[in-house]
Amino acid sequence: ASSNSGDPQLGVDDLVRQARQAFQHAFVGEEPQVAVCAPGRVNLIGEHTDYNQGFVLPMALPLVTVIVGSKSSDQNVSVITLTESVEEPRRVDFELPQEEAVSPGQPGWANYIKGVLHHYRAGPLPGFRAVVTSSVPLGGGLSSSASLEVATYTFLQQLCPDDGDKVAKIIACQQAEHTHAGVPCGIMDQFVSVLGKKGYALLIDCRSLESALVPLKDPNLVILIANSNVRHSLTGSEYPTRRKQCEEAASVLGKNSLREATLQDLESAKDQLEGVTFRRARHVIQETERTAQAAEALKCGDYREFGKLMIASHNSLRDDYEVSCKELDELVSAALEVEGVYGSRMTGGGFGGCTVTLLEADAVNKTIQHIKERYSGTPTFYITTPSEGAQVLNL
Ligand code: GAF
Repeated sequence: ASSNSGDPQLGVDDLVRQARQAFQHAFVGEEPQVAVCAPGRVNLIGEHTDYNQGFVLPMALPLVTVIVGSKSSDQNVSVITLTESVEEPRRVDFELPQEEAVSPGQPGWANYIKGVLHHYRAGPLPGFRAVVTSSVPLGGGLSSSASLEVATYTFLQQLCPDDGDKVAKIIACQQAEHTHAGVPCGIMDQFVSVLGKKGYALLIDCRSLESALVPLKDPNLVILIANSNVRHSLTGSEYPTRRKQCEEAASVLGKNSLREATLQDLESAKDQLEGVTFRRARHVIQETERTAQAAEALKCGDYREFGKLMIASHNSLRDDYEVSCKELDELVSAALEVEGVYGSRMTGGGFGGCTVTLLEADAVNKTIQHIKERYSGTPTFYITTPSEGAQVLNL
């Protein structure tokens, strides 16, 4: 089978065709019965606010993870990935435990699938054979892992239906990431991968877990993603540290989460907080506020205001939250030099990955050109539109 590590040119149909061929090749004489997909995401604003119960404003991408497969008559699971780096085996075979937990192991990519099997909300699950493929770049900050978790859950729903509760599905996928990938992530990525809608961004209140669709289909407006194609090793260790610092700040302020805190609360507790913790909390409190304002601006078509909020978000992530890096700063600065660009910022966890830029449709080509000239590395661009959340596909 051919390999494909996040080729953005591949549409859902191409991915299904590719996966189906690989399935027929690997499991001779069998046909896949089920096909599903789940998207990656880009976050427009509201960064590092989800685990503080704040607001986020992501949208689902046309980049998706596809799974095709079928139930087997025994408890054996066989999964082949076409997306992973070749250093790890592309095929995993294991028996579904009857009573005990599905534990993580090798290869690493299969842990997202095992995690979802472990947290799946109905059963007993049958064994199955499946092929996974994806157009979401791996580790690029566009939620390749959430898209794999949500695609897996959606696939299992076809084999062994649960009650269809979407928020419970989102939480199960988030749990999979916590226990089987070891990342204490918030809920944004899984949420938008399930509930994203074509033509809309999604304003998520990470405290109530309610969400509202915000239209984003103006033909004169473009959302441009620039992948820095770097990923600093800090990502793994710094994320849990940020989370802890936020919890510590909330506890000093006597709040359940930073969502409950105002800037005045923070100012009055300044003496009790270390400088770093103070700045982390300041980012979160202001970013939650900015995200609510940005959603309003978008509803009114006030892209200039939205852009200003994006720039403020980036500066705060760089200076107060310290999750940006030289490459992301370069990409943002370069974008902001072009006329017709409303705003630009790093998106996702940080320390590499992507930036997101909001701009006039007419300015796209010159912006890409300018960023290429200015950026010291080799960027990859995606001109994207808000897309649909997880779906069952026709085979
Ligand atoms: C990562 C996490 F998975 C999200 O939950 C979120 O915290 C994001 O970083 C930062 O906003 O993508």
